[in-house]
Amino acid sequence: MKIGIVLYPTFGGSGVVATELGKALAEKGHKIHFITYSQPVRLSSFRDNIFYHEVVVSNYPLFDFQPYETELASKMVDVVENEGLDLLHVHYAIPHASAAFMAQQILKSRGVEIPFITTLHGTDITLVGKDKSFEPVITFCLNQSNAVTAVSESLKRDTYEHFDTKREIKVISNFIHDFIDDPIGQDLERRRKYANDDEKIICHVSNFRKVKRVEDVVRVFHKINQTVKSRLLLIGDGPDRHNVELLCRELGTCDRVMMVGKIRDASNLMSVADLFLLPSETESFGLAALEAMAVGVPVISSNTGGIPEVNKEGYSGHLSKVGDIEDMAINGIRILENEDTLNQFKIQAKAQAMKFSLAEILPQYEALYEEVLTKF
Ligand code: GMT
Repeated sequence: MKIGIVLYPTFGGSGVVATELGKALAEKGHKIHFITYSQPVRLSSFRDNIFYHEVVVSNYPLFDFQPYETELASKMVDVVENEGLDLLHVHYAIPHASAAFMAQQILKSRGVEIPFITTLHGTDITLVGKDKSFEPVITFCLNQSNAVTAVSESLKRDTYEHFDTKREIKVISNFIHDFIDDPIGQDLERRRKYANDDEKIICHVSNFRKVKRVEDVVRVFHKINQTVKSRLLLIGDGPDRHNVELLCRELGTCDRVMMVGKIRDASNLMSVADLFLLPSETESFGLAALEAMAVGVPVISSNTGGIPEVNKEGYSGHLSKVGDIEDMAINGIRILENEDTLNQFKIQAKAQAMKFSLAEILPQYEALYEEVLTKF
């Protein structure tokens, strides 16, 4: 198949999932055309069957706001016509689904018929709970998409709650490509760059937005460190980073906290960790937690949104109410203070992550593509 994938090219989970999906489909021989405004972060080198089409936005002085959606729709029309695409798969509803609908209609007027699939990732849906102005466009796009998928059962429920639509939504979970061979054995030399042998490494990865509650991460770490000597590894960057730095200073933990900023291959670094913290306010899935589990790192998380579908209580980690720092710290200590318990959780974290392996998920997308093309 020739498939156009529209995505946000950034470090965010939706872009990561879309890029990894495209790479996996390309390996199976499909021709994948990524359409977005810059090279996706997970697409660093040339690969067979993968093409990247950059959407360049005009910088005309009249525009206070650059018309990205219009440029994107035009680019989709161009790529579909000239590359002969069979279908478009857009990740994240705003504005990708509305641009896809526009492209579909333009193409129809030019005698080309193409279906589009919308995958919902979370904030495209939950955001609407806060900003109703998006509602009419998203409802319309949900109804017009030739198929809609959501990355968790929780997100599917949220979508029906926020939008007046009866449209079928198929749940296809996010997935992981790479797993660590031995979740217990760690590269000690590498680990020693971040912690002494008698210290544990606690890790968090996010875009440091309010919703991630990174200050809770620091507070939980601070409590754990009073019982189990630890280091905190913070990966990513974003609006809350400064507040986090201030909190570290206030708690006097700066010398135990390492902030490495945005990195392309977070999983590689996460593999030196013993525990992953994800105390988010809301999370449609929690891809970062799954990535941690895949490299054998148990997860202490909140029990919100789609996280309970990924992190299993008492098996791959523990779950607490949003904001319950005390409970999260107690759970973290319970895992970290006994080496046998920690190793058991590491093995179980990897086993749980394997349920979301690419081999399980990729056929679901391929089957959906076939179904949509057959019905269209
Ligand atoms: O978490 C973010 O703020 C980024 C956002 C994105 O679109 O990249 O993540 C959402 O999609 C991910 C991939 O499906 C999910 O793993 C995240 O849980 C989801 N974020 C939220 O729901 C807050």
